[in-house]
Amino acid sequence: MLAVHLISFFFSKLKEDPTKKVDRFLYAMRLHDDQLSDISARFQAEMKKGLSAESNAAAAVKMLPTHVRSTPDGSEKGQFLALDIGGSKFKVLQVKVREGIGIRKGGVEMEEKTYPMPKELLIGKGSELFDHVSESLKDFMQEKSISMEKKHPLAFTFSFPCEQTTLDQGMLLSWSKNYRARGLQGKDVVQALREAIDRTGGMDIDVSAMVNDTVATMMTCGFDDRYCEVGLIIGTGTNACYMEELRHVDLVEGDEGRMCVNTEWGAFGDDGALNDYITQFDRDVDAASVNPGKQIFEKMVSGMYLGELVRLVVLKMAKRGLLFDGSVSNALRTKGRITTADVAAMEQYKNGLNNTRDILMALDLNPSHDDCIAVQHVSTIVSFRSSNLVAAGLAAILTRIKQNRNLRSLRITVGVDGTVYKTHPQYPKRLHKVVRRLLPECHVRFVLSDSGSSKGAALVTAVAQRLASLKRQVVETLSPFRLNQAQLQLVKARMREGLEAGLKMKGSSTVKMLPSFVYHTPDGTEHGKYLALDLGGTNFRALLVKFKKGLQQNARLYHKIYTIPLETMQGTGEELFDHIAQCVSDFLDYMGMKNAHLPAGFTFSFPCEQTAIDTGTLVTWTKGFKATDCEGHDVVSMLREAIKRRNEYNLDIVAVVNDTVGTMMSCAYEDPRCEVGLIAGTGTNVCYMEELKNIQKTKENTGTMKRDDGIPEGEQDDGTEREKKEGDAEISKMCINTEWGGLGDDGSLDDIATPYDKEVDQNSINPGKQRFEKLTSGMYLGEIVRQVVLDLTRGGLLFRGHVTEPLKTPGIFQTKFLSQIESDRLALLQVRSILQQLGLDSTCHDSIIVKEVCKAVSHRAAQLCGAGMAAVVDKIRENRGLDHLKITVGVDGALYKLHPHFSQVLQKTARGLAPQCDVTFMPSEEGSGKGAALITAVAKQNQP
Ligand code: 0WK
Ligand code: 0WK
Ligand code: BGC
Ligand code: BGC
Repeated sequence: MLAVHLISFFFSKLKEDPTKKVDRFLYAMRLHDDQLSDISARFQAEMKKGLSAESNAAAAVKMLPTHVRSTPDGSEKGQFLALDIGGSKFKVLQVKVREGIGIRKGGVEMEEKTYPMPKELLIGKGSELFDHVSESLKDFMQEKSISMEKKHPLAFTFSFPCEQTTLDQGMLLSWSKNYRARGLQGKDVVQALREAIDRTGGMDIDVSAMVNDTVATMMTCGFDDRYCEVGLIIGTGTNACYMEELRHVDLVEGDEGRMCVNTEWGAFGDDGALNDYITQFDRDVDAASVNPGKQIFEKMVSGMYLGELVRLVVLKMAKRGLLFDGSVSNALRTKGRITTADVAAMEQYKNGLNNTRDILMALDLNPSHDDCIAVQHVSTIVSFRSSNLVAAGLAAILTRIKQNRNLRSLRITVGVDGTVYKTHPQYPKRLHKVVRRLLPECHVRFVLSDSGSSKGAALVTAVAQRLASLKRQVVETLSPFRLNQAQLQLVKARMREGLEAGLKMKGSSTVKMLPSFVYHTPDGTEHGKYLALDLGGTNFRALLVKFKKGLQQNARLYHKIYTIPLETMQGTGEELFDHIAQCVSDFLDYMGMKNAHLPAGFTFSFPCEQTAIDTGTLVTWTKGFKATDCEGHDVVSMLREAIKRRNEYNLDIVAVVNDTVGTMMSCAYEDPRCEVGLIAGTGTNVCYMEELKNIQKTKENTGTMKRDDGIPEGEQDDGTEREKKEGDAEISKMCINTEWGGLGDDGSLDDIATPYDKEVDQNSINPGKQRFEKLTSGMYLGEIVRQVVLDLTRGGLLFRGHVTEPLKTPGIFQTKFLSQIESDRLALLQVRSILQQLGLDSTCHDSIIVKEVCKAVSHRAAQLCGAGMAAVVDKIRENRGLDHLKITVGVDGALYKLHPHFSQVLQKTARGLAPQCDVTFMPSEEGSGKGAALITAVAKQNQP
């Protein structure tokens, strides 16, 4: 007897350890650290690919922006309903969040109910799936006596890949796991849910935010641990999200701050990136799944597939005679007969082997002790591979975060959920150990989400709700700036009335319609050397222009720019003109032409009543100028006197020209169709070629006019008359400086002006004047923006309600900032730095709102200019009795040239409102100086 025992003991020692054959059989599933590092590096490359705009379309790992910009900060509050779809349980919940700013004393209360999710719904019609969801919601509300009358915000955890452009919208890219309901792919699932809720009826629900379960899990854990910036699910499916720098998220505008990215790592390998790690068993699992070729990584990792992998391995080993003496049962051949719960049970510490035996017996197998050890080992290898792969993916994410932040070590918390992680006895420890081994320099903490994902979804919804209400109030504040088509038509009509009235009226009118004594655009015969002086834009400029006769587009220019100090603009007239004379002196020195006695043209960009080309009486200052003793005086004489006082050089000032006229002439030198000049800069104005016969003022003033164009005095009261007498068809038009900035000075624009516009007008140096200009030009837009921002801040909608001194200071919001703020790239970053310069500490949301304000103000300005322009070109067309007019507008001004959207909007509006005109807009290349020189050339040639 003893001998028999000894012999059997001896043989058992000789017999091979049953785990060894499994190790050999599953060699390809046992991943070493260097292989894991290799997989980790591949996943890092995939993340990069998914984030970049160029490669995203082709990327397997989608890296979806979630529009969640921060982890919880404790200021979230409110009561929410919540739905959780896509995990192993479908749940309806009620979540109450109590606010606890800063110290996170806030608390969360939850009530939940799990509802069944019948299998046939997963693969039936999408609308039926959502009907079931919304009926369950209604049942929950009834059961918990939640009021059906009140409106309830709802947080929606939807655990499938969705493309989101906002928090409350998400286009389903593809189903995963065991879902494949029809008619939802490519659709907005939030909308589908809303429609189902409407169909069910009787509830008032506001679906405010939709989040992936990874994101919701990160937020849940982030409520208690501010280092939690990664969310991980190892459940039915698998996935991870993390906080990425916004500058790396190409698909979302802006560069400031962070955004949570849902990696959708389950799809890692869908493009073949993992082919060399994939086994025959993985291929078989994939082939038998509802989504072959998809979610390759998920199929190696997640709960839905682990049991199946074990079954396929055991089946094959049995068939090869390596288990159960080669016998195979029907149950073992049946898909789904080994579950992830079985895998977990087989790996239990104490009862693992017994459990394994029970599980195999239930499959009608008759396992030996060694068979049980072997099958348990199969389970271990399969689940170990899963945790190793998750560790590799996580290492890639953590490495990326570390690099993003330029850190040598990283302290971070990973929020985790999912049945595999929660119920498999060894899984968490193995995962933690491998992650720490792969990233020894990181302090990684893993936190199991205590209350599922819905708490986090509610927190996201709370933020979304706050933002939505903020947005509503901002939209309301900005609504008076949004002009509809009818209002723009009205502005066009009023501008037209203004033009007509100005032409007819002898005395003052809001649109002054000042004759310029320029009778035609350049013809290329202009030649010689001229000086041009340009006062009234952002800067004073002095130019020397040389034309060669007959050679069009052959002008040479030399120029220098001088700034005019505010105290000079607003001092005495003498000081102002002395300053100009001094700048001219400097320019002549610079050019070495002090003794040249050149003919000069003076671009003076203010309304001047002219009686000849070389006299102009300033009607009124505009923009930032208010030098004394100038209004009512001839500005040419004032300049001549200043030069005389200096007694240093001589100039022959032969023409005074408005900047619009100079601009039109500059552009007409290149394009003969240019018969309109537009300035959209510090100020705004338009000039155009009007029929002489329409110009009343010319008639009235004929007697006092000094002729400089060769037309006999008294002959131009009627163009047709003159044509008959002289046969001179050319002189039938004169350029009119409209001074359209004055439209509305009689109150005719009061209905579109907002309270902010009225404030800006009242605080200006010329209240009640230039009302159209104050709605449209560079000098005022920044001020309008400041007024709106001030109001929003006072209402607590910006800067946490802090009205700082700088914000109360007029003029600090310079218009050039508008252009920067509205530029599409780098925008948020710039907004923030500009606001910081102003002493305003802005959050990301503040920056977005300020940008919105700028957009509304500049958009309206461009539309108004476009409406005005439509009136002008239509008038020209009607003057000429044409059905269709082709015309060019020469344009200058910083607003037009530097603002990122102004010119586009202006053009679009003008074209829309004057459909019978084909208007080309031509930016002036050398400013108005060349045009002034051209006018000077003609005037000089005509001088006696
Ligand atoms: C619990 C979360 C739920 C998520 C699930 C994943 O609250 O949102 O989808 O974990 O685990 P599973 O139920 O698929 O094992
Ligand atoms: C450049 C020149 C000048 C004109 C100015 C307007 O043509 O005559 O006044 O444009 O633009 P602003 O400098 O006011 O932006
Ligand atoms: C889905 C993910 C989800 C994960 C865990 C995957 O199948 O595509 O969106 O986060 O499962 O539930
Ligand atoms: C002036 C116009 C000028 C315009 C553009 C307005 O303030 O009144 O004469 O053309 O600004 O510079």
